[in-house]
Amino acid sequence: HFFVKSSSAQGSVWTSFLKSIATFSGDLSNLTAPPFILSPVSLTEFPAYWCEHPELFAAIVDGKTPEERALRVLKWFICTLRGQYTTRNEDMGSEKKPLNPVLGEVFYGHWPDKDGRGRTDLVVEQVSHHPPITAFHIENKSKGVSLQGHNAQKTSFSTVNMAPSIIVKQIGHSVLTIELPTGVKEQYLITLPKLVIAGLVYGKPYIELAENSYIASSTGYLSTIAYTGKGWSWNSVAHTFKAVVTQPLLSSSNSKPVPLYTFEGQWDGKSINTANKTVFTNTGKDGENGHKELVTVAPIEAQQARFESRKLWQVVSEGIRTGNFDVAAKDKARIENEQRQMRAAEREKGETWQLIHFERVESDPVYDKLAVMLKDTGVPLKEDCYVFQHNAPVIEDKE
Ligand code: HCR
Repeated sequence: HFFVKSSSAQGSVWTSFLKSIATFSGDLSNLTAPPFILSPVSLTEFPAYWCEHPELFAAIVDGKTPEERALRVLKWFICTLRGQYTTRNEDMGSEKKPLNPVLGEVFYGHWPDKDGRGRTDLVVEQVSHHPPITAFHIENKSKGVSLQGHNAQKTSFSTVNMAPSIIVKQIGHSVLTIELPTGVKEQYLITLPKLVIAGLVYGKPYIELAENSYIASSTGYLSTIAYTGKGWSWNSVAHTFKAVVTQPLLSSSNSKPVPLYTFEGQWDGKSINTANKTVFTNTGKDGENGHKELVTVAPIEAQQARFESRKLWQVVSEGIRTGNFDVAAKDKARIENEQRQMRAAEREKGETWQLIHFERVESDPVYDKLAVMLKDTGVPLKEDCYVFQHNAPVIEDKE
């Protein structure tokens, strides 16, 4: 049973939406949601969250030792979480349903060079529509740091702490590569946490992270991040985590990994090094990592690619932003019809859609090597991957 705390017409629309989620299996992107829960932003824009602290991304390579670099990777990762999982609540009042990208939709952006950190470029492409899969590549060439990944979601419905909730298992992973000034390369396999979309009964969905995610380094360091959030058994504080960094295992020994560092706190606020109580990350509003830098994107008039995200969804987004939902629905239907026609035409000619920036491969040697470090965790030892192949057009910075 759902009890939405509102007697308005909006409340009953929401209740029937929740009922349809409860009986739905498969991918949520196909489900028609009430207008007030729609976001004007496409999922292809989400990979930008990985780099809203471009200075931390660039600084990874400046760590003097493998241990220092592993800690810098963990710090950068924790600092991305507030953007990834709370932005919609902060900007729009609640979690929202993003626009479901079309096959071949692209999103390009960059973070300009500032204070010697170098320029970072972002290329995103929707590499599958059914199921929706988004691939991305983020690279700071001058520093030799890049992140390559893909993301899909598997959703189900469940009762968590007596509240109806949507459980989102993230499929996919990212690989961070750094090339040291000596030419030596280090790689870090980053797995993605499980999401619980809570707050549904109040019509104010928000994300809690659950279970564990991992960062496994080719240098042998392993970070295990355990997420506990509001309502998790004893816990009444939202968005809490505990990260343990263990030292590399000697291949000859059967011993258990030795913990070197433990960090605890809130991923959308402050976390501390438990041993000496010093601040590790502070993404809170007044914290040293509180400031996020949004990605720079070319103005819509200058967008050249056929399905460049903001240009493609311009009318729909504008309709959602201004409350003209009929206009939004009409243009969304036009886009979807066009896509159906394109797929039908391809079938007729025996052709398939050609991706621009990525190629699907059945395995990636880096993933295969590093996933072994996670063999007892439930992380799959083999995954399909997307290899990045072509850069996007470069948008020059105006000085
Ligand atoms: C689950 C979600 C779509 C996917 C979004 C992902 C997992 C995408 C990759 C990013 O790196 C991180 C990320 C953050 C978002 O929190 C997550 C979205 C939250 C809601 C949305 C559902 C498909 C929409 C559900 C509709 C609800 C709000 C009723």
